[in-house]
Amino acid sequence: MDYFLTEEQQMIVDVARQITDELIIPQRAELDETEEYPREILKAMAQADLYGLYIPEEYGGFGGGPFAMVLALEQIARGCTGVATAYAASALGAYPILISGSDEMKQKYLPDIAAGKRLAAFALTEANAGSDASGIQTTAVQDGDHWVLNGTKQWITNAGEADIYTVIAITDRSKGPRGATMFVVEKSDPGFSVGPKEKKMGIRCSSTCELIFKDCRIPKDRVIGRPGAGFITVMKTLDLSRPGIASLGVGLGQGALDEAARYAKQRVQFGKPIISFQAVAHMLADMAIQVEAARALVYAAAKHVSAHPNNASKAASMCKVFATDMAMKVATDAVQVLAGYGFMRDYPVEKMMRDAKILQIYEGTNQIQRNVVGQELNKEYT
Ligand code: COS
Repeated sequence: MDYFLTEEQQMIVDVARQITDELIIPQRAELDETEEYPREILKAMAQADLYGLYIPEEYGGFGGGPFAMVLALEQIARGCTGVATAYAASALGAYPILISGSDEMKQKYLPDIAAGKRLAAFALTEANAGSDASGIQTTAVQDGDHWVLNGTKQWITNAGEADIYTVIAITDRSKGPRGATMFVVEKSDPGFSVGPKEKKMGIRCSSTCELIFKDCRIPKDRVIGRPGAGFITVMKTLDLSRPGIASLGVGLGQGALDEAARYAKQRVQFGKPIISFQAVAHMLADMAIQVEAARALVYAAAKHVSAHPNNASKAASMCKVFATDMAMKVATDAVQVLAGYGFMRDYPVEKMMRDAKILQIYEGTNQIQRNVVGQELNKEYT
């Protein structure tokens, strides 16, 4: 369908599509097998100016907001959700600075992030703080002109690869969510280290590790916003970022549909291509309808979130649920269309099915997203 993109928006799609077709698709199976971080591909994306799409022009970016990210992410995830996750994680890490950082902090970090010279990562999750995001245990205590962090973050995307980490820690336990503060931690800071790479079901070329803070001392100007405002910054960050995860679902779904439809035209059984059997054609039709419906919702939600960042939760959660549940279903159906071949690693759909699962989990499970939508409905209706 024609979404009447502007010339600039179409250019983003074209650039991301070209990188996906020429660099990502030819390498995705090997990256999945070796679990190697896709450094060279990310460098090519940086050279194509894809790292600054959402960053305002005054900080060296393109100024396209979350919608520009959605357009790029969709194309990249059509090729490989692992590469797309590694790319998206830098934006997730940068959003807290963009949302709540001082102008000085933005000037210090955002131009390098926009150029892809330094990658960012976002550190919220801990062993006992997943869906219950305010249950974090990592602490930060002020000591003269420094803050001292202690604790461990878990499953952090881009860990070890990123130079800039936006980290939430408890600074006043008595205040609940209002006693959490966000900080910038740099890779070279004393007392900061990264654990071994996790072994994952999917998105295997992205890096996922623990972050360990052991008396990690950082200067006091690394506080993002003001002390106590960390949890709100985290929630606003997720509002901006979740349409991006939704667009990974759209891209993955499109990739799976492409593979299934192409296969169904070529595969002959009972003397005919299997697409001519209604059972298969209806599966493909449902996949196409679901992908397009998700795309329309994600584009609308990303535009809403850009225009109304303080009233974004419902739109962000709605599109995340719809598009990522769709991706799981469409990838599973693509494997079914390819049947025995679909189950083999020779075809990309088994990887798509493995990759799709994380979309329903990270940046807030789809059960949590439904809670958010439900809570908003509870406020709207009297
Ligand atoms: N924007 C601004 N403020 C927000 C907000 C948002 N989107 N969402 C919540 N807040 C505020 C609330 O208004 C509340 O403020 P007050 O203390 O003034 O009342 C505060 O934040 C706490 O909100 P709430 O009570 O709703 O928090 P809960 O502890 O109940 O948790 C959920 C809310 C479950 C929605 C949250 O913890 C969540 O999103 N969990 C999933 C986390 C996640 O995505 N993890 C993945 C990590 S990244 S891979």
